[in-house]
Amino acid sequence: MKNVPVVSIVMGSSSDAETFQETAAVLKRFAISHELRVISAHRTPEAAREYALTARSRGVKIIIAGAGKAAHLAGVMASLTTLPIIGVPMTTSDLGGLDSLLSTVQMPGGIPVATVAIGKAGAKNAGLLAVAILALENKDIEARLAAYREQMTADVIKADREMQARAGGA
Ligand code: RP5
Repeated sequence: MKNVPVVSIVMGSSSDAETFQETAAVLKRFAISHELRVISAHRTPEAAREYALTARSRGVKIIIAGAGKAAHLAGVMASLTTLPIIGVPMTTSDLGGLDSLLSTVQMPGGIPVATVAIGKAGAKNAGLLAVAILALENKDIEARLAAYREQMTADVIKADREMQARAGGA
């Protein structure tokens, strides 16, 4: 049987793919089934519409959508489905991603897009936010998310100890 994607990652261009590897890596780590698609709100508007309208019936629970420049993809997804939409603003060469950020985050009241940070940090956090939403109804995912946080804390404490040891030896 084909693995039904619980989380869908939709990007406006294949040029966004490297950034979304961060999202895919998080979902892979937490063993969350997902798919990656290139669908543009501007270049393939009909495909964007079809994708958003059929996502819920295919079993998708969360859509992570990201684009750059006049980044309407997440907002278009949100306008066509009541599934939770996480928006990832891409870094851009002209305006550094501020264009994408404002286009994604400034949704009018009534159609929410949960917008994360610009670029790779945002893409990573989009994956973690999806995991946190799924953890609400899944104890196993909740436990793995808690363990992930504990590991991060332990890593920082270790780095601090190593930093102090190096400074002490100088
Ligand atoms: C957006 O325009 C894409 O999401 C991408 O971030 C940006 C540039 O796209 P390309 O011209 O590289 O395809 O639609």
